[in-house]
Amino acid sequence: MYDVKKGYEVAKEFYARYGIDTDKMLEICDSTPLSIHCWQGDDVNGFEKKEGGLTGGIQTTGNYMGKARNPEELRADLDFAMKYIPGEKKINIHASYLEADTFVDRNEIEPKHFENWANWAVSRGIGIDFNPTYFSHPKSNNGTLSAANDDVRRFWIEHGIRCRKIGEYFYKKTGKTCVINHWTPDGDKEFPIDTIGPRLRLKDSYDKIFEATKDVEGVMDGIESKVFGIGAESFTAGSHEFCMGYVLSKKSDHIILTLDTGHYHPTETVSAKLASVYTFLNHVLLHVSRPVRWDSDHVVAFDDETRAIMEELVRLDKLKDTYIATDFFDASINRTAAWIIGLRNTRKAILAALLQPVSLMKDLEAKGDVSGRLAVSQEFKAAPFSLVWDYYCQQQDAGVGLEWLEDVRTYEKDVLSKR
Ligand code: RNT
Ligand code: ZN
Repeated sequence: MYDVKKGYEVAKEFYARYGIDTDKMLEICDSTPLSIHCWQGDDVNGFEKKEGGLTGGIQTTGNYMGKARNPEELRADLDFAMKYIPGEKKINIHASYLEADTFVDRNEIEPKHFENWANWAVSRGIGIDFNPTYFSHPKSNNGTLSAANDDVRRFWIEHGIRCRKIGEYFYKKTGKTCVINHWTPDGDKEFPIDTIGPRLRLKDSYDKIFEATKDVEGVMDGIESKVFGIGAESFTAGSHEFCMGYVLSKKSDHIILTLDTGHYHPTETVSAKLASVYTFLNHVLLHVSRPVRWDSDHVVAFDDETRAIMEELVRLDKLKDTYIATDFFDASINRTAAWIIGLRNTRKAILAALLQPVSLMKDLEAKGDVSGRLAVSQEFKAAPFSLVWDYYCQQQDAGVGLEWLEDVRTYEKDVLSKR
């Protein structure tokens, strides 16, 4: 290992010349919570005692050894991965990750089914985020909250209501806000004739869920849109316009918009949407993913778009108002490595964004010095950011550089390969 401390001193001097206080930026980076999605660990299967695989138009591909088969294994894998993910963390679970001796249907779930998760989180000092599971269920095949069938729709409304109560339970147990994300896969493979009926029903269902739980505390509710899913290519009830419209119309302090980086047309970017959304809303829930040609949910990369999103949040001064969650599922590589790589990249993009000379660039822009603005932004692409990142990881004992990789290999040999 090289002299990480010495490297940091050099970088600190470099950034100070541009008025950037690296110590302060490290503090901001470290205290920004990242919500780690549990479902990378078991290919979005969950622990319900029922048959049937993943549905809802989302897919994992690959068959790498060692996926978690029960809650204990999943939590052990998360504990392992978290060692190498520096900074404030939360764990994001789905309703389908409940624990019960017998099958408990989605309209019957209760806080007690999530007690182990809550206790585990408390003992680690982390918060829990939550998601109703409106997919992978026989009653989700012809719509959920937008279903034309009243019984089916009532079933899913009840699920949503119970999930908000479970969210409040997590808040009370952990003392940390529970961010709930509502995503429905409802859509159509072919062209529907009635395109407004499902939307009106979806709106009504959300209204009913929020009305029935209006006294619930400590919960934020993201409404997530999507452009299409596998098997629902021609129509999505919860489109971007629908979700944005719904959230804006509610004027609520807890109903917020979720932006998933894989849920738009290939040339649309979430980074370009943030300022418009923040013109009207106070909070955003981000699902950081990596779409490759479609919503493929590849492991988050340290790529231009992930960096652009974090840069935009820093420039808008909205980092603290944005709930940042990861959402990807790759079954073709070691799943703990997937978490570590994706979460480190997300954190890395935040740090890189914080180490930009924002006020200098804003001043140049205000003066109309567009050449200067471009010159500075380009110069910073090659700034010694990695020296600060390495130092941060060392400080947090989260493994400098690739130090974590050998440990992943050992964990694979000793634990994962024996499953
Ligand atoms: C699906 C959405 C949704 C899910 C998770 C499992 O396209 O992105 O957020 O990935 O809820
Ligand atoms: Zn998502």
